[in-house]
Amino acid sequence: MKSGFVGIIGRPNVGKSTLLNSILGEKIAITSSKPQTTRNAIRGIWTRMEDGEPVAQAVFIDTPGIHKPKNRLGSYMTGVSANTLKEVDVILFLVDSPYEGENSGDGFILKMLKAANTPKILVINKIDTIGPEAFAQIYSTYEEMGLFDAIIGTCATQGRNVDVLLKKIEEYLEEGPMFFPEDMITDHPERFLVSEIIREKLLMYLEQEIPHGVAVEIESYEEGENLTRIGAVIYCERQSHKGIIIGKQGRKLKGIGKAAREEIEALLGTKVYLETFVKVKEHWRDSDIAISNFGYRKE
Ligand SMILES: Nc1nc2c(ncn2[C@@H]2O[C@H](COP(=O)(O)OP(=O)(O)OP(=O)(O)O)[C@@H](O)[C@H]2O)c(=O)[nH]1
Ligand SMILES: [Mg+2]
Repeated sequence: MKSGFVGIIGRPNVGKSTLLNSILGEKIAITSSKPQTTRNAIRGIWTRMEDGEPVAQAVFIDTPGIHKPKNRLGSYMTGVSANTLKEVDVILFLVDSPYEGENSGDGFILKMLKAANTPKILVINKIDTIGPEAFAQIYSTYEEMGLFDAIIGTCATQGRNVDVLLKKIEEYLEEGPMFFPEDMITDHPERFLVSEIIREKLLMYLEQEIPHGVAVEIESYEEGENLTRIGAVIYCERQSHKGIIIGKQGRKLKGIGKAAREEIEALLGTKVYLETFVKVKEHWRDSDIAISNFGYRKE
């Protein structure tokens, strides 16, 4: 039995969470076209079976995109990624574009990677949007650095080459125990996944800075026989944002709530009654206490 922890690291929006979902064949990490979607370390468990017996298990840790923080939430997020780097057995470094030098975001991450004495796989994601020439150029730039044990191109949205990547990862796992039962794909509680689904819909329906200043707190969660009742509070940073989130005659919030409810029902396999409230908490992203209360803290 081989096992280990695998960190997924990279700049915001390169497709880390999409890759995790693709590996698991199920959606546990929220994704969006906007950068800085992921705020916590998201754990996903992949177990490979052979003749009904588990032969390999990798615990993947999807991390927030590493960026120059503009507030305390950003510092927390980047801290999560930096700590994950130190704790894992294999590192996947995801990129989706050519290397732009030492002073770029990828350059900053490379410095952190150099300090880690851990097998590293470079994953060039979004190969569906990168032409063969550009791919070859990205490949050779990173190969010349001599930092990576392997380089693999993937398309996370279509699952292309993910099997090849998993085979490669397995080569770097060492003899070890099963950390989780074979049928488990994440150890995050359902409440957390529910709050994330709501946040994903906020990211989808809202523009610019507003979704980045949003936090979701599950206030009540009652599981009945045929119905789960969930009360969620959406915190935003300004009174004007609250108005935009609610929308004319409450239409925007209704749309967000409906989209979230449908996905939560699929996740829980039961009917859901979702009630949402919008509250204002000014500058919460710069308050350590608020950040921690919203669940952005070391576990
Ligand atoms: N064309 C294409 N788009 C992709 C691919 N992988 C991810 N995306 C898209 O890229 C965007 C960002 O994906 P995420 O998975 O949220 O990216 P992330 O790296 O987790 O981003 P953060 O959590 O903000 O750090 C989404 O719109 C995805 O659908 C891919 O292989 N090809
Ligand atoms: Mg993400």
